[in-house]
Amino acid sequence: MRTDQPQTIYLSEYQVPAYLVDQIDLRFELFEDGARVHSTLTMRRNPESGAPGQRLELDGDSLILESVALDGQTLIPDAYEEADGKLVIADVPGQFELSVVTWIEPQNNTRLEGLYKSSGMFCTQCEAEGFRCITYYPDRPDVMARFRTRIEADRQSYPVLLSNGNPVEQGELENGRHFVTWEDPFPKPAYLFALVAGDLTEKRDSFTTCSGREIDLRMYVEPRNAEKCDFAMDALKRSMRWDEEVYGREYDLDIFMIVAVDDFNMGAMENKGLNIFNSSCVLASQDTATDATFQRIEAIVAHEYFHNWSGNRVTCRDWFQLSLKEGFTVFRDAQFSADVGSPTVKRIEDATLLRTAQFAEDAGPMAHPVRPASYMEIANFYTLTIYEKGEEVVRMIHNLLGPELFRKGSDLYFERHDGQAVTTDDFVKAMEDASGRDLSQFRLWYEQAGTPVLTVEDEHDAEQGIYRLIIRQTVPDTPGQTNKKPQHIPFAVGLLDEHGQVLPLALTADEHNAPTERVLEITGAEQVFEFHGIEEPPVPSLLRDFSAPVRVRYPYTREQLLFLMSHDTDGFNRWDAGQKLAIDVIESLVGEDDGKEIDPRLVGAYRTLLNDTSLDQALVAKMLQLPSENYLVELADEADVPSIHHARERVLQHLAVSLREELLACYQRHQQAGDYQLTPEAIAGRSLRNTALGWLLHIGDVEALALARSQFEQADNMTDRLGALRALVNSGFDKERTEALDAFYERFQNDPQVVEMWFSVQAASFKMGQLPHIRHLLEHDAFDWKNPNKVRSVVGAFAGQNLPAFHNPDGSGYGFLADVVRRLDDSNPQIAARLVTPLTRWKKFAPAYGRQMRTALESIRDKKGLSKDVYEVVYKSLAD
Ligand code: B3K
Ligand code: ZN
Repeated sequence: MRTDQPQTIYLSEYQVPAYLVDQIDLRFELFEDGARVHSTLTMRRNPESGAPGQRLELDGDSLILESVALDGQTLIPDAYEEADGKLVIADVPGQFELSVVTWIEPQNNTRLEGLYKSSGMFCTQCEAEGFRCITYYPDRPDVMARFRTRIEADRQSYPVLLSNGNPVEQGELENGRHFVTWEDPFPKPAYLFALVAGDLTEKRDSFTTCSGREIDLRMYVEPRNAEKCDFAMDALKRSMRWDEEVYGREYDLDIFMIVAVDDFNMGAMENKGLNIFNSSCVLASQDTATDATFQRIEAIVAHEYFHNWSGNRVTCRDWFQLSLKEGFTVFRDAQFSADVGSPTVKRIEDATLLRTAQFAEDAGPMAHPVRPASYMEIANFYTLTIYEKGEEVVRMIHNLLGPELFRKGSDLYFERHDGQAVTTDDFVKAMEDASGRDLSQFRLWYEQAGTPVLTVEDEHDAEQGIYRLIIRQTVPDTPGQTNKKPQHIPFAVGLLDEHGQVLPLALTADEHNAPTERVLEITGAEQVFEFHGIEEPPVPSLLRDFSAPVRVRYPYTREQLLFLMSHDTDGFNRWDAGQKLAIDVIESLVGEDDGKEIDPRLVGAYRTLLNDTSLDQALVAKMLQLPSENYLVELADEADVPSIHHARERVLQHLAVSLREELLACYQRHQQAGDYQLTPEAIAGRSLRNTALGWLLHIGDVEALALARSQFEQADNMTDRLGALRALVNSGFDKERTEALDAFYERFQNDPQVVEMWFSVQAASFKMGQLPHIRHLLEHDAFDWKNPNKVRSVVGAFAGQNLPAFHNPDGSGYGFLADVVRRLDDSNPQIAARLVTPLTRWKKFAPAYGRQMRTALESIRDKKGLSKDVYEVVYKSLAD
């Protein structure tokens, strides 16, 4: 247990920095046993600071301080104080130059924050507070400086030396060493600093911007990955063009670089001009990456590139404003993905993530507003709420303003705040000023945590031809927040008549040519909307295209859901009706004995989906996916995972048995001839085939077994090969499963990204991923505790996706996860804190489970020297 409670930081206590940095000159001497960092800061007192005195405080973490000099004069140790992560100089002038020399040990840095080594190369991760692990500095985003960085290292081991901006000088040094100096003309916060040194292969391309400037594009990867760069490079060029066309944003430096590293705590990082990527989020080839991986890479490359404006040119004033850059940039990358792929499928995927995982976060002990009011460890706040709910908030502004005014608002935002560190409120203000709309109530989306609930009732007045929607809004209590105010919710609706035609939505008796879809603006606790000229009771299509991140309660009958499934003109709601129907059927079986009949209408609906080839196959591919166990848990009050799993399995098996012929026909129909393509149609075809195969193997179909084996052996792409492997792993064919797993490993053992897939296919499978096998995987040669991807692919997949195995009634899954967290807490607290997440949800589960989950949390809490990261998550979970 920690004896001291980590400090809580409050937004309300924000103060402007007392000193500013105009320029920082860095010199890195990189060696095998450590690195020496020389830093010279040109500083001056901030005229806007009211802080009294001449006291300078700089942040530092895990640094060995070698010397401090003020205006060229070395300070004696009495002239400064080094304590509690700060370097304090009591008395500095209004303007001065401060030189600091520190010694750090990148080779021993397992936290992967600051400067560290991965596969023999040096690299950095500074967001949010990693720069202080490199040198003493005012490590806060509202201190923006121009960086000049000289890197010195052994030429043979580290021929490539990179940092932000443009290279301005290079040369030879003694003892086989060399140096390169980089200069970044754009002032930036320290979290955007990056350095890379290694023996890397360079891939070059170029991009001509809208104003005719030629940008040098480069990717740096380990030589063995040279063939896995093309897709990301192409995605980068498409992102650059898209941002010019859709947002009018042109790239600003002469060079843009992407580096792939194997050991990385998250997906990627938008360092100015030098984006660093987790290898798994950038390297891809047809043989080694699935369709989902290609799409993820495309989205992340775009996301990091888009940050150049939404994040770098205009950055955050403080870390409470994180969603300013993340929510907006996720919205931008989602628009990009929708434009280049299937918009409905993209929306379905995003809403699924939000409803499954963000709603759970918002209902749990770590719930926080999109703009949090406090935190202990900022690394814990890179959450689904900041990113995904933050995206939804920007999307709602987009929908309220319409695309033209939104663009006007974003132009104003970039123009007004270029080169500044600002707040979410500044963003909303720019949107208001450009559109003339009042968004004051809308701002509650940033301030109030919790998922609003809309309860919808309807009535039809046949005599007057009026249909009414009565909508009530509540925002649930969350830790530290009660009695919330009603929010401003754009609620898109349509009404369908008995033939499936969308009806005009006239708000008055004499309104003509009324639109067939309206975005109702919900602002009160209760509101009634009337639609005129509705002669028969319609079927409402509510929250079309998932127009707001809310829960909607409306008592749909199964008949209505079946009707919407085949008639709704809104693709999202068509899919959602199918999900609701499947959920209703599964929920009605939970805890019942196996004799209970499964509603035959569900089979009928799925049969129609499989047979009607005129339907959009991308949508059908999504509609065929049953709601996940995670989502069913999220919807339950006191989840009993084994019962939920059993009920879902029954439905899956029943569908597969009943629809065997249709599934086989679907499989055959989607055999793909010709070249592998990444079009929405081709992706949908592979998804349908692999779903059909998976279902058939699930019921032990021998004909399908033969198909799976030949697909596994002959596939010319990873989607199909992995699809066949997954189907085999989840089947009862033990011998074939083992053969396939062995063959797969044999073939791809030298490719870390594919080995990660191999781990997670097993760890996420209920058939295979029971705890003894999970422990076995942790002993595997390819497993590495220091590599976050490996930990995620085994432990993360087990605890996050393999619910019935993790929630073993004997509590062994929880004890195992607690052991893993305690182990990782010392080496990589950020990853350890992430892994705790499934345990934080203990309240969601039936008491027999919840109690044991709490016990596991307590065993983590009691660890000696617990990190601040894990402490915050565990402490808040137990307090709830
Ligand atoms: N900004 C980074 C995330 C940094 C996480 C630091 N713990 C990646 C991104 O959102 O683009
Ligand atoms: Zn981001």
